[in-house]
Amino acid sequence: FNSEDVLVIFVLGGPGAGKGTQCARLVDEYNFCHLSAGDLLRAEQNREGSEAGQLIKSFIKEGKIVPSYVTLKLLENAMQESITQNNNKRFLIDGFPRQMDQAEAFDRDICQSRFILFLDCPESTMEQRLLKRAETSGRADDNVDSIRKRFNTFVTTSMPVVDYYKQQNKVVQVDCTAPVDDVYALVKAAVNKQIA
Ligand code: UP5
Ligand code: MG
Repeated sequence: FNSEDVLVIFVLGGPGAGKGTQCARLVDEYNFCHLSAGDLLRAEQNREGSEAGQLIKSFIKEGKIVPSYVTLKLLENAMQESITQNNNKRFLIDGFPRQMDQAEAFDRDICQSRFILFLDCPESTMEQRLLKRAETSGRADDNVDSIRKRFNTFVTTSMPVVDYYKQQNKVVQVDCTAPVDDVYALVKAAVNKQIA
């Protein structure tokens, strides 16, 4: 994809920070195609005939990062579909890249992102949110054991990606401890400033 033609915003943050929630709000107001890497992986896991299904299942439960080629291919296909079917080239990519090799491969083979929206949230708040969501989400990784592993992976494997983009001055950090509407006001201001 051509970085001048395609707009990519990476939305990063810990498990339960509110990536999906804030992206949904942005989609309501702006014409973005929202692609959650986690949602794409969960859909692929349930797709009949998927070769990666079993692999994805075990990685998600363990809070580990699925081998990058799987996720990259899913994202690339979804981006292509949005462009050909809806002529929408403006993407919010949620929960990706979360490992250094994914960031390098995307920047090299797909396109350069415009900026990174980093949703910053204390672990205790994220934990409360996830445990509450666990009552209804049905997600295989919304349990105390998997949540702990997801937090661990976030700190050791995903924060280095945020730091890498910080060095490139591409990160806009938003504190997302406050209620959804208040966080959204900050998110919206950040997006307006960056894509003006
Ligand atoms: N909530 C949200 N904002 C709130 C606020 N301001 N105040 C109060 N409550 C708020 O929100 C979580 C919950 O909090 C919801 O109930 C919401 O109402 C409430 P949500 O918006 O869903 O947060 P989000 O950051 O999207 O949390 P999610 O659980 O989706 O984050 P993860 O990063 O853990 O999950 P993801 O789906 O991205 O990845 C899952 C797994 O897939 C990974 O662990 C990994 O195994 C795998 N994966 C890969 O292997 N590779 C990838 O590239 C991506 C994922
Ligand atoms: Mg999410």
